[in-house]
Amino acid sequence: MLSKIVQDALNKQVQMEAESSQAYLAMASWCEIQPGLEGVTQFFYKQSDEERQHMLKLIRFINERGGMGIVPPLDQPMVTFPSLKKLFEEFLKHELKVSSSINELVDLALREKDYATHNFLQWYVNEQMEEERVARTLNDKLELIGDDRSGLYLFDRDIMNYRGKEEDE
Ligand code: OFO
Repeated sequence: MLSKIVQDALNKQVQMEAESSQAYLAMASWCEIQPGLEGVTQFFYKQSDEERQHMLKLIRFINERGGMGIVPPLDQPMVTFPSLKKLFEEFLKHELKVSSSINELVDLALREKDYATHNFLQWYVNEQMEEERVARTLNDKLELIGDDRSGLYLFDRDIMNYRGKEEDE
């Protein structure tokens, strides 16, 4: 059975995953109306779907452990971006925020001696490591590319290759 404090913290994470899903959906939609960003568009639509899965996984875990997963209200995310570079910076910033929130949750689970939750959260710890890696790689690549149009063409063409294999699971 979940303690109230762990349940509330897990529900806060539900909200954060839902916000991630919305944020990446907005990024996908913005990219879709820019010329030549088909790959990046697909990347963020997929990213948005995954974040929804992360939210669902949490809700179901909370419910299975005798709590109640709460579907959260959501603020509108950033919907326009001054540049693709800025968009990817936001992506990395967001992932770093999520990672630190997961770390705090892990810490809380330990303090509360909730080992089942601690165990469950390890999946998120690994997932965040992978997502941070992908976000950093993509930011580094964009930095290298600068204003080079052919570089950007290849970036868009190859973006799906930077994703980890767990995306297909
Ligand atoms: Fe939910 O995986 Fe990153 O944010």
